[in-house]
Amino acid sequence: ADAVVRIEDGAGWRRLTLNRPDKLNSFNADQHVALKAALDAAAEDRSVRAVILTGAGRGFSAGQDLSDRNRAPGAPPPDLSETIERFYNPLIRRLRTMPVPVIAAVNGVAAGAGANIAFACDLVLAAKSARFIQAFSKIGLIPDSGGTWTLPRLVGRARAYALAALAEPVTAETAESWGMIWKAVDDAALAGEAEALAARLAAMPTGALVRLREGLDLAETGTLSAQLDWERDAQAALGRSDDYQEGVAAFMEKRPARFAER
Ligand code: T3D
Repeated sequence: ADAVVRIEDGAGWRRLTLNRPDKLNSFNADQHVALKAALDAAAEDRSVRAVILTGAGRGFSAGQDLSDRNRAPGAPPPDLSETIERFYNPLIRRLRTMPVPVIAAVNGVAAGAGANIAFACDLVLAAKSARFIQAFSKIGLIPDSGGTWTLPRLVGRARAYALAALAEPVTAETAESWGMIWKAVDDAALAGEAEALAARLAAMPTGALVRLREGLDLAETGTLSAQLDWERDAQAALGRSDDYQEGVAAFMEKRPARFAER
């Protein structure tokens, strides 16, 4: 129960809970190592068909643990590229290449890298009391963990600049109305809604869900023509899958499909 990242399994899904509630689940090296190991294990385990990432206590994550950053006057400055290269960038790449969909269940404040880690997930549900804060500018930094890439794509450049420059908190309901997240839900319903969504995704054809993420990411940098070629190739590969055969058979036989590939 004291693990820095708690791991629980449901039917077809796994929940990873950041568990340093006294520090609003801000990231120190231990929490980074534990989360990366848990994501790697979930990626390896074929019984896991969807992952939920959430936080214990009243926060989702407050980003970097700043107590690791408070130095004595005159002490040499930290090299922030080390933590980013060692932890944050691999974490974002890991989330974005998971072989299953990842849901962020944002239970409370998501600040700094904590917000951008949530936005790197495939689907974001947030408790109505949760807030997203690009807190970086308050301490003299810029959004990292993909924030400079993700934010303008989610909300457009005008809002991205203002949110990051002003470190303006965004409520879950505003985040939903701006298209930053999938849904804001009542606080008491968040865990259940996340589980229901995970169960729903777990019953879906995982390969198609993962390729969908790849295609949307690719579309951010490509041309329509290149994307049409990619869709042809992706569809060709999916068309050879057992899940496609099962999906079509289930449709023709008017029964629910039983997808099993991963
Ligand atoms: O350094 C690198 O490697 C580069 C990478 C950077 C990535 C980043 O994420 S930089 C941004 C870091 N995060 C922040 O700047 C956010 C700092 N936190 C806050 O602004 C506020 O705590 C919140 C807006 C998130 C929540 O405010 P509130 O009023 O609800 O809670 P609080 O009272 O501020 O926090 C509760 C406790 O958590 C408190 O401890 P205490 O006083 O009860 O012992 C607070 O110090 C602690 N806490 C919150 N955030 C952090 C933290 N402790 C360490 N690091 C934190 N980031």
